[in-house]
Amino acid sequence: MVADRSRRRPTWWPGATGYEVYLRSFADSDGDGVGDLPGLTGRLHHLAELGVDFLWVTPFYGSPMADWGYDVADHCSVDPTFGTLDDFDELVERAHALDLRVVVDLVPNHTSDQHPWFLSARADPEGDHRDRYIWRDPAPDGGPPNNWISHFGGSAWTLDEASGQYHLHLFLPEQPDLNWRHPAVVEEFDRILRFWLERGVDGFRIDMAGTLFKDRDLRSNPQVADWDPAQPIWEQWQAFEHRHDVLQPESLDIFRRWRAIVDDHDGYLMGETFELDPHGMARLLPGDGLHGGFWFAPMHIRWRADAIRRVLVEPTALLGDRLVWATGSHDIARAPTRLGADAAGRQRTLALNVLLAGLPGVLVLYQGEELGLVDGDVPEGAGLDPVGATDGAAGRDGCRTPMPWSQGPANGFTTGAPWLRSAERQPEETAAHQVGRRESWFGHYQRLLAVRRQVPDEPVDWIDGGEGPVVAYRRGVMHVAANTSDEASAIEVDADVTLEFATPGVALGEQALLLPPRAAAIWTTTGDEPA
Ligand code: ISL
Repeated sequence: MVADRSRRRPTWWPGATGYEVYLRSFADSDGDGVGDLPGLTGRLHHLAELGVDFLWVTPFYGSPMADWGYDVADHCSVDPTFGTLDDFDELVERAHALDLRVVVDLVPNHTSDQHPWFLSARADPEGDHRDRYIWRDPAPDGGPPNNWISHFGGSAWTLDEASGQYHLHLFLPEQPDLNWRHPAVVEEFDRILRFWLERGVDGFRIDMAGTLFKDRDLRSNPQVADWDPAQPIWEQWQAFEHRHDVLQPESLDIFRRWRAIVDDHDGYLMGETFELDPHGMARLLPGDGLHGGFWFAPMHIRWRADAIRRVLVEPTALLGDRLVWATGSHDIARAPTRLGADAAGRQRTLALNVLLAGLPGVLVLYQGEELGLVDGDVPEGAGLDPVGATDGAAGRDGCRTPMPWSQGPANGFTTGAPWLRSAERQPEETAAHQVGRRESWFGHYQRLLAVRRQVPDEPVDWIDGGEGPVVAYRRGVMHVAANTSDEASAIEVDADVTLEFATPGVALGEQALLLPPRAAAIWTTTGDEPA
């Protein structure tokens, strides 16, 4: 068991940088083609060298893997594919020795349909476990009880022939939604949190934090456009106003309850809060529940200065330290792919990360982002994401391909056959090529994270006047700017400027900083007092 680190350094997360480890694809230690906990432990030095403060590890719990671990059958175990509980303890111990904190995933919206509770609930409609999930009789026409749809497309209800009732699932039918109005569910998650905290974890990323509670009467959502289960998933989602299925205020009581539990262990709670309106985010994060929430809007913008300002300025003012910034994850095409799929896409992603790195809040990099990776190339028909099976374009395989550690077979990820097939990466995309090279993507991100530690805790003052291609702000003596344009631009600076961080080609001119296309810089001005 790992030593208890509680209360050693209270509130460690403000300004922290995290790193999302998509465990299946990070590093495989035993040659079965699937990344595992010992593999991750063996690569912790990569994260320490990059300079992150914590890692968030995607689910490694006992699971039939219908949604690659987000269908949990046993919350307090390690699936044999990923190792053992001893391997987990070893990971935590080694991470802490390197001053890296460990945040694990908590999946409270649903369980696997192979969870003992659901097996019992399905087998015995009169039994104790039935009400821990959400069952309803069919609508009068025999169809689903209401018009809610799954995030993965199609109705959110599946009929259980034996009992004649439907069960609710906001994701796959194999991921039945829990009934958070049942006290046993609430108590079970208290127990799960304590179990992992006692094993030394430093916090939780809460999967689908905004959907725990549903409308008590399960009212249908207002429909705002035509809906057809054959439509792309995102169009299906937008066909409804999601008034009754997500973001119900009762979830806040659960967050407060969890906060009381983690506070005893100096633990951090960051929610997966899919809410694209900053005011809606602020309602989810009143300050006494989750410490922070992922702000997903930057993942859904077109690359234009006004769009970038829109997703940075107001949320920063409203939420500050409660924001969790990220440009990518295991659920969406990698940022360099979305923003250009070439050198320009990588430069834009770095420029965006420079802007995020100076703002209040936590910043999370997705594995491989530090190598400038674009999506992996998965051969036609080799995709394994259940979302891709129903809507090819929405499939999440491209961002989930194995980490390229080195040149050669499977890019050093495994000695076996990788679980997800993809084209080999170029030598210069690998960690072996980039680590230690100042001008590599890894070198840029490493220096950026070092400068991020120096950002003063001062208010954010936007200095770009809200126009033009250069997005810029200052915090005390520290200034941050990114040129969003594909043309060179300049920004006026004082005479006594020290460049703290700059992407290639940035130059100091006569009282101006010259920014090549898509460049970014951070500088301090010595004689300068905050306005
Ligand atoms: O990926 C999406 C659409 O293709 C998102 O809607 C995503 O499903 C949503 O952000 C929730 O994601 C989380 O919960 C899911 C799991 O599949 C994702 O991997 C996880 O990050 C269900 O547990």
